[in-house]
Formats: sequence, structure tokens, C-alpha cells
Amino acid sequence: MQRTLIRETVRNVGNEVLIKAWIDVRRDHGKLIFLDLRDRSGIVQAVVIPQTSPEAYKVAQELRPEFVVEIIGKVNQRPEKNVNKDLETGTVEIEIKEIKILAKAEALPFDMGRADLSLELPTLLDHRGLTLRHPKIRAIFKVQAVIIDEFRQYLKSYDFVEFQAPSIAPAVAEGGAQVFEVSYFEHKAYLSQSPQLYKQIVMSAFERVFSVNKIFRAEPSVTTRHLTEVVSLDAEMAFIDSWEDVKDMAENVVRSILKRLEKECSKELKMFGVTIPKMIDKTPFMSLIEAQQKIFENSGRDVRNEKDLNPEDEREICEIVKKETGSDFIFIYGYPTKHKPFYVYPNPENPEFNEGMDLLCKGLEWLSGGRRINDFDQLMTHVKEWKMNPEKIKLFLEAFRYGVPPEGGFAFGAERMTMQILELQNIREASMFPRDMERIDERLSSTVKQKK
Ligand code: AMO
Repeated sequence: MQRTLIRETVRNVGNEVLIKAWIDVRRDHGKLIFLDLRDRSGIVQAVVIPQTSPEAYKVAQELRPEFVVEIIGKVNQRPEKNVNKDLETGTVEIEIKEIKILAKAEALPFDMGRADLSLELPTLLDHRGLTLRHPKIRAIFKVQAVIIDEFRQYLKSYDFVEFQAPSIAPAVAEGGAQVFEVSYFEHKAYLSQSPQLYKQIVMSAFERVFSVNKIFRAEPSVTTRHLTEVVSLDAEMAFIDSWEDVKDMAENVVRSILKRLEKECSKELKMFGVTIPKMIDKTPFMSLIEAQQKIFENSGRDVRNEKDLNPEDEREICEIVKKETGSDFIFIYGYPTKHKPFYVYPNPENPEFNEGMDLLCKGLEWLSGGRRINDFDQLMTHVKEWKMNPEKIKLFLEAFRYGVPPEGGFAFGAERMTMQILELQNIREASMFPRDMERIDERLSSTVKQKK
């Protein structure tokens, strides 16, 4: 007999089916045993009746959650009053005839059979091998997979070519001290902070490129929005007229991701009780200076001379924009040139500020990007001013020595986007195996304690 997936049971009323699944929940009602069966497609309720299936009843008595079974049973329509509206298969019930155990499971360390898995974050992550099986946890990563896939699909449809950037780099792309040094034979090397310089090199050959890469940031603090290993969705495009072309492409990518999530992940969004953030027809944008002025006028907080927005500023400006326009998104552009990486294009009319941009959503930065310097001489001036060693980036510089069109690009973190769309409290929930200062699967803090 061919296997029937659980979501197909509703189309098999009256038929005998073979189901291969995990036991999600077992309820022993004395006379009857109810089993919620779970496979990749969903959950269905099944019942074992001792009078009609004594053998199966005997097996059902020893079952526990997470046992893996193969069952043969008949799909029955449930009477109207027993329909479970919360379950996709809530109109049917499987009457089990035979059960075969494929794998046993030990008693679970916690209850996994509820709609919400209400565990403390460390427990959730320490038991990832198990908690990942919970439908609500899997929903997070289904959403993330759709985000990444739509990023790819959309850019491919606009002629962008995918490439793979290396993870071991000879130099620091973004500046700053947030890098992991690796012991690379006799040499100094770093885990890549960003595929930035590589995507610019590859763009100079292909015009339009993107990558889905891991990036590594030695973020020295423990926050709810930072990881040390991030899935970075990067794009770069040539022949732009201004940074606004980059902004528009970034906006279109995000818009198409949101649309696809609405279409394909309505079940997952419902599980989290969330709706997609509102992206209006044209996402508003303003300069950093304008944003700081608005914050000052709104709350009297004077951040007008700061070089960037801090998390509180990001929250406040998003609230102001939401009130004024209804948009959950805002682009902020024009950061102080000196405080950003050397490759960002300075505004020709006011070179103290650059043509870099960030996209914020409901108080959180999703994306960074902007126009880059494409003129070789201008780039070399920046390399000197930023006190960089040109030898370390000679591959990059060579590309620009030989003609690169006006260009720009952007990147966003898949986890940040997932976290915020599902309104998760902590970015670690949006990373399957998160890396942070305290965790590389094992908890570093507890390991350190054990060693003492
Ligand atoms: P930036 O450093 O702003 O820009 O990173 C781009 C996006 O990556 C995500 N991100 C992170 N997510 C979680 N934890 C972190 N530690 C973390 N660091 C970054 C954020 C952020 O908006 N080269 C530029 C991009 C470009 O200009 O194309 C860059 O790396 O969502």
C-alpha cells in the first residue's frame, strides 16, 4: 500500500490508508486510545478501538509521544459536532486497524503536544534537536525558507546571477573590530564579515549579482537582535543612476517577499497571530539629519549630532513614520561618510554625508546598502584616508582599476526579517542553530563553569 500524507486524509474519506508518522500526543481514555499523528504535512487524530482492533490496541498502550509508527486505518468523516476547526484535518478521524512501531522514543523532557511550546529560550535551544519538531518551531523555518527563496527568485527574474562568496577572507570588509580571526596555516585570516568586496568584484563582471551567504560578526554584546553567524542576503547592481535605484530594487525585493509570505505562509502567520508589516505604495525615505530632527520635534530627545540612530531612535522614527504615513517601513539615507566603510559613495554636493541607506521596519534595521564609489582614484583616496593596506584588497582594487560602472547594492539578514515578521522576542529563535557569545550549540557559559 502506498503512503498517504496526513494532509491528504481529508480527500480519502471511506478509504483505508497507510500513514507513516510520529505520535504527537497520546490520550488514553480507558476504553479508547486517541493518537494525534504528525508527519511533514500536518496532524490528524486517530483512534484505536479495542473491540475491533485488539492487536493495535495492545501496541497503542505502549506508545509515547515521538514514537515513529506506520499505521493502517480507515478515514472516517467526523460528525458535525466533533469537527475540530483548528486542525486542517479536523473533519476526519482515522480508525486504526494496525500499528507497527518503526522507532521508539524515550519519555520527553517536556510536553511537546501543545499548540505553543512555552519553554525558556535556553531550554528551547539546548534541545533544538527535539524542539525543532514542534509545528510552531518548524513554522519559523518554513517562513525563513520562503524569505530566502523569494529573494533568489525575484532577483533571478531581474537578471541577477547567484555566486558564492568565500567565508575565509584576508581583510576586513566592513571595518571595525567585529571579526573572528582564524588560524590559517602561517597566515592571518578572518571569517567573512560580509561578502561586500567580493560582490563588488563579481558585479564588475556580471553587472547584477546576488549571494546567500553566512557572515560572521564578533558582536561583543548579548542583545536580542544580534547573532555572531548570520544568513546574509546580498545583492549588487551596476549602471545605476543614483542610490535611489538601489533603494527601489531593495524595496521591490522586500515587497515581493512579503507578498509571497502572505500567499504561501498564511497558516504559519496565523500560528503566530501576526500580519505582514505594511508596505505602502512608495516606502518613505528621509536623511539621517531629517530623522534626527523629527525625533527632536517629536519627543525633545536631541540626537541631532549623533553619527547613527540607536535602537531607541529607530523605534521612535518608525513610530513617527507609521503615524504620518501608515508605513511600517522607512529608508534612512545620508550617514556621516567618515563613520561608514570606505567603499560607500559620498554625496557629491555634501561629501561629509554619504549615499548609504538603511531600511527600518517597526524599529528594527532590516537592510543596509547604497551607492558605492566606482571611480578608481576616488576609491584610492578613501583607502588612504581609512588607513587601509591596499595590498590586502588588491583583488578588489584591480577590478576598479579597469572600469566599473556606477553601482550599488544592499544586504539583509534573514534572521532579522524572520524575527520581526513573526514578532519573535529574540533573534535566536529565528536561527536554527544560533551562534552568539554564549552558545555554539553547547552553552559556553555553563561549559566555562564546569571547567572551573
Ligand atoms: P550591515 O553590516 O548593516 O551591512 O549588515 C546588513 C544586514 O545584516 C544583518 N546583520 C545582522 N543580523 C543579526 N546579527 C548581526 N550581528 C548582524 N549584523 C548584520 C542586518 C543588517 O541590516 N556590506 C553591508 C551591506 C551592503 O552595503 O550591501 C553590510 O554588511 O539585517
